[in-house]
Amino acid sequence: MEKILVTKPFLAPREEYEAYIAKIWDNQWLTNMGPLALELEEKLKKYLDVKELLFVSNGTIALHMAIKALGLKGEVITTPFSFVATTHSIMWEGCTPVFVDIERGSLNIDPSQIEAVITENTSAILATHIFGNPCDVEAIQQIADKHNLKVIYDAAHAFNIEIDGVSIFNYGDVATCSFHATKFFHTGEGGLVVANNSDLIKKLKYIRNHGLHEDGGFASIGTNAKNSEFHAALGLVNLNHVDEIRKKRKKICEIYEERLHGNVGFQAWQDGATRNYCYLPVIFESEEQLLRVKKHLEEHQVFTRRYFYPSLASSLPYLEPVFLSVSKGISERCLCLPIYCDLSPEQVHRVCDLILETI
Ligand code: T4K
Repeated sequence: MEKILVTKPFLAPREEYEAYIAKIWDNQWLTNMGPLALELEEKLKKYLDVKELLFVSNGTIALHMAIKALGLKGEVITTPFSFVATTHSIMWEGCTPVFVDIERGSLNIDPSQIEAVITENTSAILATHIFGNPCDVEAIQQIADKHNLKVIYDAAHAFNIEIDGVSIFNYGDVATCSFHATKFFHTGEGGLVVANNSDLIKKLKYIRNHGLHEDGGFASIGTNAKNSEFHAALGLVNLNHVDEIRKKRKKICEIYEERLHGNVGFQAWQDGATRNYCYLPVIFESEEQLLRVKKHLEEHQVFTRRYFYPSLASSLPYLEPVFLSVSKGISERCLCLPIYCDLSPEQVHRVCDLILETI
């Protein structure tokens, strides 16, 4: 029986990548913001319609850089329903994560609960556009403005998402993205930092390259968050295919939604926002039902993932657990189904049949 995994990276025809590899050999330049990395940045700016961005080595370091560049201290309000990198980046930078529960429909941080946890030590809100679904950016910005807080969006899943025609990366003081192999648009390993403020982008640039200033001195403490020409080449190739990737994923998603409608819950998408169909999360009636379905699928060589279980608010052994009922319940009942470009309609129907016969 053919194995169906939760995802598979998109791989363009090999010759397309090899043409870029030939350029790397000609250039004899492998890293440190070489010509392909710069070309990728320019193309991404145009494609995403953002003013300034930086290509970096992964989505986690992108978050670290954002926190460092904004000089955050004390408490950072965040979501318990995300990949652990969101919380870890806050802690790695010496701040304290303060969890706020999520909305039952969007699965994003619930803005109506943010003000209740703001203290004199709060410096920022770090929210995730989970599975690419935009947070309520207007409400979050209003709260941030009122309390003088910075806003960072972990947009790891939100490549190419727009709200009413505006790129999701244009919201917040800084937005980050992951270009990991499992993402909608990938460079194998990689990430993105976006900021509209030119001083902030300068700071981020220094941080990306050991704090080195262009005059030869040091501007700040820095790290190595640069990415290589090989990763940039993968990005340049993949960028030519993103529209086709989105179309293929959309078709898969439509089959799932049609077949499973009324049997499982789906994420409520933000009004006016586009989708990239990066993940296919479904919500079961109970954890017991989810576990039965997951087991049945595995017995038939179909592998799903419990993104994101357990809730970060109560599962990290080095943090005092906080009980947040919606995120706890969603974490227990949310399962991500297989979705990737070359998943055939027959395979999607097979997954749906297996789910429906279990529930
Ligand atoms: N913020 C959020 C909200 C995030 O979701 C993430 C990352 C980050 C920040 C941090 O960004 P990065 O620093 O990672 O750029 C994955 C990824 O490693 C991670 O990037 C991602 N989020 C997280 C949600 O999931 P796993 O544990 O699911 O990966 P793995 O190796 O189990 O792969 C999943 C499936 O993909 C497998 O069934 C097989 C398939 N696969 C995977 C790889 C790597 C392939 O077929 N080929 C491959 O090369 O972590």
